[in-house]
Amino acid sequence: MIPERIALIRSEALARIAAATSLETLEGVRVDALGRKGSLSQFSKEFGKLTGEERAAAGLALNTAKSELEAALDARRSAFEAAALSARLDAEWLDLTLPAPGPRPGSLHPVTQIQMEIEDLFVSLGFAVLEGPEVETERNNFDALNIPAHHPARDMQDTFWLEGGLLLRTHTSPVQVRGMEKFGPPLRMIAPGRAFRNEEVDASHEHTFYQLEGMMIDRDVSVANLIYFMKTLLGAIFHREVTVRLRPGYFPFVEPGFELDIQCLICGGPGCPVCKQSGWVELLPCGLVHPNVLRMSGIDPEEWNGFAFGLGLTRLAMMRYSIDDIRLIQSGDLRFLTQF
Ligand code: 2NL
Repeated sequence: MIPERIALIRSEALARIAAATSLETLEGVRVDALGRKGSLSQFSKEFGKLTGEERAAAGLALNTAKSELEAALDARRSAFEAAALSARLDAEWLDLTLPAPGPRPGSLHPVTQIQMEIEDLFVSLGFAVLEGPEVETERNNFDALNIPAHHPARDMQDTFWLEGGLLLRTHTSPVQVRGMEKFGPPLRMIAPGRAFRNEEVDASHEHTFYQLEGMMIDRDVSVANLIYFMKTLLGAIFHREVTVRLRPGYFPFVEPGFELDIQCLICGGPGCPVCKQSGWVELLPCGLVHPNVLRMSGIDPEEWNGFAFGLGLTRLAMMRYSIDDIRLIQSGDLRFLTQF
């Protein structure tokens, strides 16, 4: 009799549901009893052979068994899910009373790192590190440096002029003028800081750049002294001995004036793309301080003389870290800054 066979399947399935230990075993029971090819599905095929009364009794037994099994499956499934959730809640929790993680440690700007290294070197050689205003007078930026009225740097196109004849300093040399006038000779000083030019900005031109100028004024200072200090400086910057050469160069504030080149550190002389096949890289302008410059700052050029140099810190940072766009230096972009 069909109702008895259904009752047997039902009680076996209920027993398996009660004994199930996981969602997977529950699903197995559901497929075996209620699935399309499950044990309860076979009965509908036999219904055709039954009388009306038998069919009604069998149909009722089948539907009752199906809904009972579905309810039992649902109840067990919910129990498993609740247990899984409470296990997760036990394992994964946050202690909201813990202190928050501290701020990410910052780092020094690449130009600042190089500036500080060079400052340390010069301090160890007895030089003072001086600072001065970025807004300067025409006299300190140009006249006191023997820069004549017709010089292109005095043009509107090259200098940011402010109201009242003031300007944004175009180099840090005015700090050296102030140093000479305040301290007098003998004097060993460097002047690191920002300088400004009225430039069309692109990957290799900026309106703001970093410089470090230096000078030593004493009795009988010679080009040999200049070369010694420059070689010491470059050895500290590049962490090795560098070969240098001097070419004549014109700067109104020095006489004689030089362009100091270093032998290319990439190829060592034979020529490569970095030195444009010449074997030499132009690095810094320098020279012996012009007598007019000394005199204008109250120093007697018959008794004292000195050397001076200018070093582009921005360019040096770009060389050291292979930075190919000068605009990154001033950008404040953390994707750039956090690399240093
Ligand atoms: C530059 C400039 C140089 C100097 C700067 C200097 C300053 C005084 C007297 C004499 Cl007060 N000289 N500064 C000397 C030689 C070169 O270069 O634009 N460098 C990147």
